[in-house]
Amino acid sequence: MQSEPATGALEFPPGFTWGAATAAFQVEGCTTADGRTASIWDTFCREPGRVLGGHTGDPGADHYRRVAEDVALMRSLNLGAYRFSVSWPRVRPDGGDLNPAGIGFYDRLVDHLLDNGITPVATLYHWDLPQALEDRGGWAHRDTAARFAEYAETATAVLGDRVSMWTTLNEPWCSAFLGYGSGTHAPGRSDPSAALAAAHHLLLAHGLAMPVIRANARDAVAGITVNLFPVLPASDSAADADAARRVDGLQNRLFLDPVLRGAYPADVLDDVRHLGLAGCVRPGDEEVIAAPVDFVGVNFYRDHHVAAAGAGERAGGAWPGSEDLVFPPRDLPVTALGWEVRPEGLTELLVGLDRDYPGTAWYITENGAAYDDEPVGGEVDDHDRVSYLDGHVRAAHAAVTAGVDLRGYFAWSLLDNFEWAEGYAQRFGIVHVDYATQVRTVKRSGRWYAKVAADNRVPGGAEVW
Ligand code: PNW
Repeated sequence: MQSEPATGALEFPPGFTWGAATAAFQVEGCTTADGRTASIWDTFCREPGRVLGGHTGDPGADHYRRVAEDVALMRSLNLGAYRFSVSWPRVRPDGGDLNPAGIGFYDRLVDHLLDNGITPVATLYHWDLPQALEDRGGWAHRDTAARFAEYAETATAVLGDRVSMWTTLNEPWCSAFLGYGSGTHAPGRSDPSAALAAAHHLLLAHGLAMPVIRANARDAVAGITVNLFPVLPASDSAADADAARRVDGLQNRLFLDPVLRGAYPADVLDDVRHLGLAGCVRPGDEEVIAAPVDFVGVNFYRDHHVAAAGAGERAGGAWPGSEDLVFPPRDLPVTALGWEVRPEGLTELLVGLDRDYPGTAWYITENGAAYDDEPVGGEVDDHDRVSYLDGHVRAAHAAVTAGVDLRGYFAWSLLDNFEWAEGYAQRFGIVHVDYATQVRTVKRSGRWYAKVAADNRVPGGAEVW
């Protein structure tokens, strides 16, 4: 990979938002403090073999205790916005009543952010379902959507006067299909019917929460964050084209169409009819899910290169009803997770979204990469991450130039953190965290990003930053 940005400087439109993102379970640590109860991830971490190294939500980046220091760090990086998630089991332990100490943490975080001129961007659900609700069926159970609306009421009643940008869910595809389909994420279930039921109940939860947010956060904008992939067939064969259609359907359209067009995509409903999705969808549900959103957040890491599987090959349960898929590798650079790097995919995705869902405002709510970086002499020279971020920010700029209404970009992640099933083995931060001491070291990518955020412009290759 190139190690430095190689092309000229690019200016972004005035008012473009530059932020960084985290999620509660990944950074906070302190998983039993102040009345917090277990989430499905606390349980999952304790099941042998689920999370690499047997790692858990502790210590995280100890953000729960270091919030003032971390907000000062954000300010030093010139961030205009900070995307964080609110922890349901802190705010309503076991999914039950309000816990003032739990919501108090977010109250202080928001005040610190505002004092430092940083816009708080809150996500209500970044995967930490209270275990007590999973015990009653979790997202496969319709009632969980109603419990989510109650939790949204609690969170927005306290924070809605100061948080001006809300998203309901982070990546419902992961919650539903990795959580209940492939079983690689909490709660670790492998049941394609439950996975599709979970997808519907997550979308219903989103739709039920939207009017709650509107009522309690009157001046705020509100939407949803989804993880989208441009899908490329591996060949022009009819079988590969159909594999690509099915992946695009389950990954992208299953979540976007009901929110932005008011109905599930007919071809996907047909594909999964034998798994009972249609049976979960009651009259009126699609109207609830289609509550108008002010924006859609897109998390982008890579594209999908898809082929129909040969005999004996299977993609696993992350594609319910479409297990006969493979993702053939290409000759591309990869991150430490083996994820292929092709920034043009981001431009293709955004231009395609603008064509298929015209009139929508978009944010990139996550983009980033894992690389193996360790401090050497007090410096982290993560040239690969600078190159990844530079390439993707340039790809975002190309979409803006093509007329896409893209309003902002959030780097994933502010801090190295608990990377789900990978534990602490994978580092996504623009700031390095030494987990033993919790010392933060701004990486080279963090310095680069601070320059981008300050100037609203990507520096050219010859510039020093
Ligand atoms: C997203 N996949 O997760 C999440 O929103 C973050 O919490 C996470 O740390 C980040 O991306 C990096 O992984 C994903 O398997 C996890 O396709 C897995 C997948 C996609 C997104």
